Amino acid sequence: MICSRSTRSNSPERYLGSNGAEPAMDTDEGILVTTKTAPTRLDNHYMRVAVRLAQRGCGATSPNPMVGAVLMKGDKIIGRGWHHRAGEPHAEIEALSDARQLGHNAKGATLYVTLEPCCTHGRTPPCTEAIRSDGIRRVVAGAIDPNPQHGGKGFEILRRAGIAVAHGVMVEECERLNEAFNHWIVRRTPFVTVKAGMTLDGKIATASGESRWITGEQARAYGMKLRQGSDAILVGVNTVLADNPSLTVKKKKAEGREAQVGVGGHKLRRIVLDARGRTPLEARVASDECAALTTIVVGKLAPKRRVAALAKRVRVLVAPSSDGKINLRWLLKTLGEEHITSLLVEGGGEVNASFLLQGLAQRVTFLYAPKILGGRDSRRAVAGEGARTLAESLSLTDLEWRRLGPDWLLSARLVAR
Ligand code: AOF
Ligand code: ZN
Repeated sequence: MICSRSTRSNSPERYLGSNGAEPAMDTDEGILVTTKTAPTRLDNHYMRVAVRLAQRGCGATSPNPMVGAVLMKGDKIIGRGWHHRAGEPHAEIEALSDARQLGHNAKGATLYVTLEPCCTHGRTPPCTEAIRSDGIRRVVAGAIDPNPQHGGKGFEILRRAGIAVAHGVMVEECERLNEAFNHWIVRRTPFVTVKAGMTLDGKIATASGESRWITGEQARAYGMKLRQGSDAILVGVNTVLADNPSLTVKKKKAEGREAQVGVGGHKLRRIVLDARGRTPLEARVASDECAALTTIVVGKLAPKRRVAALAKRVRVLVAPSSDGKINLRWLLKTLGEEHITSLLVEGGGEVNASFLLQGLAQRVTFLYAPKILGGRDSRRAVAGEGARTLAESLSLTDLEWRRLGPDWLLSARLVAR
C-alpha cells in the first residue's frame, strides 16, 4: 500500500450503467445484495468518502486493516471514522462516537464502511453488536473481510438482526486498501513488493556501484511513501556495503531539511540478508538511532564473533541457508509470525531475483528513468540465474503506469504460478 495514494477510480457506470439507472442486483458485477436494498448512486459517493477516511490510517493500522466509515442520516453525514491503529476502536465505532459527540442520534442511519464489520471479540468488541445496539438501519460495505474469523459472518449477523446489508460497493478500491492485510491474514506471510529504480535498460547502478541518483525527486518521494505504507524493508548485504543506506522513512521538513522518521514515528523494520555476517558494525542500519528496528539475518556458518558483535547493536536472526543463501520461505514465515504484513524488497539485483524467481513476491513497483546505462558489468535490477526459457518468465497483471516527473512508474501484480 502506498500512503496517500488515490486508489484506482471505479467509475459509477460500472454499477449504474451508462444511463445512470439504478443497478441491477448482479452478482457478476461484484455486487452481492443480501437484502432487497440495492446500492444507490450515492452509495458510491459515500463509499469514496469512507475510502479516503480509511487512508488516513496508512502506515499505522498494521497488522489490522485500514478501514473507513461514514454515517448518513437523510442526506446528511452525521459521523465519520477510521481505524487509527491496532488495539484502538474500529472505524465503525469511531463513526458512531463521532456522531454521538456531534449530538446526533444514529438510530435509523445508514453506515458506509469499507470492510465488512467484524463479529468477534479480538482486541476490541464486535462492531456488529455496536451497529445493532445503536439502531443502524442499513449497512453498505465495500469488501468482505478475508479474516477467516469473519469472512461473511458479519453480514449474516447483521441481516439476521433485521439490518439491510449491501456489499461489493467500490469493492476494488476497498480491497486495494488492504492488499497486504488480505494476503497476510490468510497466508500468514507478508505481502512482498519488489521495488527498484532503474534506467530504461533495467540497470540500477554502474559497474562501480554508482546509483545516486538514477530516478528523479518525485520518484524518490514515491519510494518514501511506499516505505511509509510498509511494515518492513529488506535489502541484501551487498547494498549495505555499496551504499550504506539508512532505510528509514524520510520526510521533508518545512524548511526543506530531511527528517528521519523511525523510532517514535512509523516503526519501519529494516531487514538485511547477510548469510555470512558481513554487515559492518558502523553501517547506518547497525549504528543509527533506529538500530533497534534492524534485523540482520545470518546463516549458520556466519562467524560467531561477527554475529556476537552485531547482536550487541541489532537483532540477529540465524536462519537456515544453503549455498550462502538464506532460506526465504523460512524467513517470510518467521516475519509473518511477527505480524509483518507487508515487506518492501529494495534489492539489489540478486535479492530481487531471489524473491521474484522463487515466486515469493506479489507486486513489483519499478521506476524507470529516461536513461540508458548499457554495459556488461553494470548492475541489473533483476539478476540471479534468470528464467531459462521465455515460457518460464514471470508474467505481470493489473498494470498501472504513471508519470512521476521525468520518470515512469510501473506497479503490477505478479501472476501466481
Ligand atoms: C472492522 N472495522 O476498523 C477493523 C476491522 O483485534 P481487533 O478487535 O482490532 O480485530 C482485528 C480484526 O478485525 C482484523 O483482523 C480484521 O478482521 C478486523 N478489522 N474490522 O469491522 C475495523 N480494523
Ligand atoms: Zn470491528
